[in-house]
Order: sequence, then C-alpha cells, then structure tokens
Amino acid sequence: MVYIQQYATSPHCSVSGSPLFPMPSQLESSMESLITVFHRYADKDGDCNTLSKKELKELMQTELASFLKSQKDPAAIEKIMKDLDQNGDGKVSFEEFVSLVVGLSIACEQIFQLHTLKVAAKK
Ligand SMILES: [Ca+2]
Ligand SMILES: [Ca+2]
Repeated sequence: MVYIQQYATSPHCSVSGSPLFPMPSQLESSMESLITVFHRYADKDGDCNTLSKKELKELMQTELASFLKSQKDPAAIEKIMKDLDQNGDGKVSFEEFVSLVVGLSIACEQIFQLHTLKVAAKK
C-alpha cells in the first residue's frame, strides 16, 4: 500500500515506466487501472497529482459517461467536485478521487444485490 501511495503521489508525471504488478490479479489490475485513469486526466496541466475542475469534468464525461447521464442536474460536476474536495484546495487528489470510485462501487453493489434478490424471488 505504501508503494502504491508513493506511486500515486510521485512528483514525476510519467507513469509509463515499469508495471506496478508484473503478473496482476484481477483486483491488482483494477487498482492499476484506477491509477492509470487518474493520471491520464490529472497529467494534462502542470499539476500531475491533482485533477482540476476541467480535468475532473473530462474524466467523468469519458470514464463515467453513463453515471453522468443519470445526473439530470447540469451543476452535477460542480457539486461532485465540492463533495470530493475534502481539503478545499479546489482540486481533487488521488485520495479524494478514490472516494468517488468507492462510493459509486458501493452504490453499484447495492443495485447488484437488489437485482439478485429480485431474481431469487422470482424463482
Ligand atoms: Ca492536473
Ligand atoms: Ca482537494
């Protein structure tokens, strides 16, 4: 975990060096994807360790398109940004970004559970 944290907060923008996990398991490659996706957007301006509002918007429009579509509120990104930015510096760090992914994953898992219950009830 310490290694991951160092990796995620590395001052070097380049993340295309040696792979984090030489023989990744499913979970390890998911973690690697998270880091890669974060940096794909965070590296667009000078500050490669955080997402600006513009970078967050691009990330969500591309990587979370179906989630964003379900948000009818045009100010959704503003609100999400405000929610995520726990230290109030106007930027979203990797730690803050991960809380979005975790929150969405929990919501998806609950939908999955409901769905499984419904399928079970039909039998
Ligand atoms: Ca950035
Ligand atoms: Ca922040």
